[in-house]
Amino acid sequence: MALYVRVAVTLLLLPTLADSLVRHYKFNLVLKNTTKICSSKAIVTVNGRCPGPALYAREDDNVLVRVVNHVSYNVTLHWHGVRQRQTAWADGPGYITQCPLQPGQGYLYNFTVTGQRGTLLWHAHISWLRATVYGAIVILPKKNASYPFPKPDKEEIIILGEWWKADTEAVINQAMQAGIPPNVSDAHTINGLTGPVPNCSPQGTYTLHVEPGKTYLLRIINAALNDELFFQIAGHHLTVVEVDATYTKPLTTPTIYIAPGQTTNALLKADQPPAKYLITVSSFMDAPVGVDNLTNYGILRYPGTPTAATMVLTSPPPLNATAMQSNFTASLRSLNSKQYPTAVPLTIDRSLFFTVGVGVNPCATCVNGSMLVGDINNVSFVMPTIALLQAHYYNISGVFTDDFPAAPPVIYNYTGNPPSNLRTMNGTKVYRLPFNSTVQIVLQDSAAIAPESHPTHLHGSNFFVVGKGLGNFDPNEDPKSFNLVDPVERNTVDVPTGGWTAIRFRADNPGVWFLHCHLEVHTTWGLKMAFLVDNGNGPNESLPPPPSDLPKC
Ligand SMILES: *[C@@H]1O[C@H](CO)[C@@H](O)[C@H](O)[C@H]1NC(C)=O
Ligand SMILES: *[C@@H]1O[C@H](CO)[C@@H](O)[C@H](O)[C@H]1NC(C)=O
Ligand SMILES: *[C@@H]1O[C@H](CO)[C@@H](O)[C@H](O)[C@H]1NC(C)=O
Ligand SMILES: *[C@@H]1O[C@H](CO)[C@@H](O)[C@H](O)[C@H]1NC(C)=O
Ligand SMILES: *[C@@H]1O[C@H](CO)[C@@H](O)[C@H](O)[C@H]1NC(C)=O
Ligand SMILES: *[C@@H]1O[C@H](CO)[C@@H](O)[C@H](O)[C@H]1NC(C)=O
Ligand SMILES: *[C@@H]1O[C@H](CO)[C@@H](O)[C@H](O)[C@H]1NC(C)=O
Ligand SMILES: *[C@@H]1O[C@H](CO)[C@@H](O)[C@H](O)[C@H]1NC(C)=O
Ligand SMILES: *[C@@H]1O[C@H](CO)[C@@H](O)[C@H](O)[C@H]1NC(C)=O
Ligand SMILES: *[C@@H]1O[C@H](CO)[C@@H](O)[C@H](O)[C@H]1NC(C)=O
Ligand SMILES: *[C@@H]1O[C@H](CO)[C@@H](O)[C@H](O)[C@H]1NC(C)=O
Ligand SMILES: *[C@@H]1O[C@H](CO)[C@@H](O)[C@H](O)[C@H]1NC(C)=O
Ligand SMILES: [Cu+2]
Repeated sequence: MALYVRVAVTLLLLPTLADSLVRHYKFNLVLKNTTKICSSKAIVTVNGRCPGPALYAREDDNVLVRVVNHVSYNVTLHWHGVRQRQTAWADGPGYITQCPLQPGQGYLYNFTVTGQRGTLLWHAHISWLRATVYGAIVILPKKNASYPFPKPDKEEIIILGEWWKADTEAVINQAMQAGIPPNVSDAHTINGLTGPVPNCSPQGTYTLHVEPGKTYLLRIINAALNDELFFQIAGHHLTVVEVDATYTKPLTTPTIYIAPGQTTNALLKADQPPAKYLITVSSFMDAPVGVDNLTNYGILRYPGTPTAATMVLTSPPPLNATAMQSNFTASLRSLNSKQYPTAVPLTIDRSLFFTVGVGVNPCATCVNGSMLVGDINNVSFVMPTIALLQAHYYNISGVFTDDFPAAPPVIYNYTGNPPSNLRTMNGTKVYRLPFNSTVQIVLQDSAAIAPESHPTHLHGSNFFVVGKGLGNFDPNEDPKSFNLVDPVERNTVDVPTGGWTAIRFRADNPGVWFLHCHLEVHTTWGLKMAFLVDNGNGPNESLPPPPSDLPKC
C-alpha cells in the first residue's frame, strides 16, 4: 500500500513591497496521506493531486517553504536546479545535505533564487518518492526585466512524469532484493494525466487549448523517474529559448528531447488551421535496456474545433532515435548576450575523469547470485546514516572519506568489450574542492554490461557543457574542439550511450553537493558521489550554521 505524500501549498504573497526590497514568498507544504488512484493502491499525492502546485517567485526573491510531514515515510524535498548559494542546508537530498523529515516533523526550506530565471522543478529526494511528489518552479524575470525573446501571450506548464499501477516503493524494494532491474512504469503522464491505461478506469487526456495567432511559452519539465523523453506536437514547431533556467539562443525544432531533471522553455505559435493536433510523449532508449515504450498522447486544440473532427497526427520518433537526440543536444547554445554573458571557466584547476556506468556485484540472496550496481570511477556510493553536510560542518568522523578518485582505477576501452571483472567497490567518498576552484569533469560512459545513456545532475552549481563525443574521450585531441564561447549552461546533461560529455563549473558555493545520474534506478544502484566545497575567506564565502529546525537522524 502506497501513500501519496500530500504537499499542500499555500502561496502567501506578502503584497505591495517596494521593488527595491527583497520580497519573501512563503509556501506551506503539508505532507499527508491521500486516496487511491486505479488498482486500489493508495498513492502519494501533493495537495490531493499529482503533480503538486507550482511555486512561483521572481529572480532575487527569498523563498520560504514550510514542510510538514504527515505520512509514514521519511521525506525530503529538493529544489532541483536552484543553485542554493550559501544555503546548502536547504538543498534537500536525503542524507547528503539533511536528515529526512520523519513522520510528524516539519522543516523550513529557506533559500533565495539569485542569478537565474526560468523553469525548474521541485521533487522528493529520498528513495523513489519523487515518482509522485513533484511540481514546477517558475522563476519570473525581475519586475522590470523582459524576456530576451518576443513576449508570449500566455504560458503553460507541461510536466511529464511516469506512473506505476503499483506502489513505487514496493517496485524498487523488490528489485533491490532480487538484484535485477525494477519493473518499468505502466504509463507516461502529462500534468499527471496518463491517458487510457489497460485495466484502469479512464485517467484523462491532456488538452492544450490555444487561440489562433497567439504565442505560448511552454514550460516543459521532465519529472519522470527513469525515462528520457521526446515531446512533439503535430503540425507545429517549437522554439527553445531556455533550458534549466538559463537562456539559450533560439532553436527551432519539431521534436524536443528532455531527460529526467531537465526543463525546457519553448515558444509555440498557434499559427495552423483550426483543428485538433496530436501531442506525443515517448521514451528515448538506444541501449538494450527495458523501458516503458508506451506513448502518451495529448491534444492541442483550437477553439471551435468539433470534438468529432479528425486529428492531425504525428508519429513519435522511434525509441532508438539516437541521431535526433544527439543533434538536439548538440544544437543547444547559451544566449551569451551582453546582459546574460556565458561565464565558462577558461582555465581549469581540477581536471577530473569520471567513468559512469553499471556493474555486477556478488549477492548470495539475489535471484542470479549477483546484483546490478551503479558506479562512478568504480565506486558504488553507499548512503550514510547521517547527512554528509552535517558530518562536514560538525567534523564528525567516520561518516565519509574525502578520497574519491579523480580517475578510474583501471584504464580500459570503456566503450568496447567489457572488462573481465565487473565488480565495483563500496564507499561513501567525497571529492574535496578548494573554494572558487574551476573544475572540468569528463563524464565517460563505461559499458560494463552495455553502453547506456546517463543524464547526470549536479547540485549547487550550474555547469557548462563544453564538449561531447562518441567512444573513449581523447585527452589530446577532443579538447581542441571544445566550445568555450557559448556552451549551453545546465544542471543536468546526458552522457551519450557509448560516449562522453565534458562539463565545467566554478566551485564557489561552500557545502556538500550531490552529483548523480538522474535515472532514479541508477541513483539507487549507487551511480552517485558528492563534492565537498571548502569555505573561502570570511562569512560571505562560508557555509553558515544550520537552521535550528534542521531534522536530526
Ligand atoms: C497514512 O497511511 C499509512 C498507511 O496507510 C498509515 O500507516 C498512516 O498511519 C497514515 N497516516 C496518517 C496521518 O493518516
Ligand atoms: C532565512 O535565511 C536568512 C539567511 O540566509 C535569514 O536571514 C532569515 O532570517 C531566514 N528566514 C527565516 C524566516 O528564518
Ligand atoms: C529595474 O529598476 C531598478 C530600479 O528602478 C533599476 O535600478 C534597475 O536597473 C532596473 N533593471 C532593469 C533590468 O531595467
Ligand atoms: C513486477 O512485475 C512482475 C511481473 O509482471 C510482477 O509479478 C510483480 O508483482 C511486479 N512487482 C511489483 C512491485 O508490482
Ligand atoms: C539538427 O537540428 C537542427 C535544429 O533542430 C535542424 O535544423 C537540423 O536539420 C538537424 N539536423 C539533422 C541531421 O537532423
Ligand atoms: C515494448 O516493450 C515491451 C516489453 O516491455 C515489448 O514486449 C514490446 O515489443 C515493445 N514494443 C516496442 C514497439 O518496442
Ligand atoms: C532501431 O530499432 C529498430 C526497431 O527495433 C531497428 O529496426 C533499427 O535497426 C534500430 N536502429 C538503430 C540505428 O539501431
Ligand atoms: C539474471 O537472470 C535472468 C533470468 O533469471 C536473466 O535473464 C538475466 O540475464 C540475468 N542477469 C544477470 C545480470 O546475470
Ligand atoms: C556494499 O554495500 C551494499 C549496501 O549498500 C551491501 O549490500 C553490500 O553487501 C556491500 N558490499 C560489500 C562488498 O561491502
Ligand atoms: C574500443 O572498442 C570498440 C568496440 O570494440 C572499438 O570499435 C574501438 O576501436 C576500441 N577503442 C580503442 C581505443 O581501442
Ligand atoms: C574567483 O576566482 C576568479 C578568478 O578565477 C576571480 O576573478 C574571482 O574574484 C574569485 N571569486 C571569489 C569570490 O574569490
Ligand atoms: C527515517 O529516518 C530516521 C533517521 O535517519 C531513521 O532512523 C529511520 O530508520 C528512517 N525510517 C525509515 C522507515 O527509513
Ligand atoms: Cu544513469
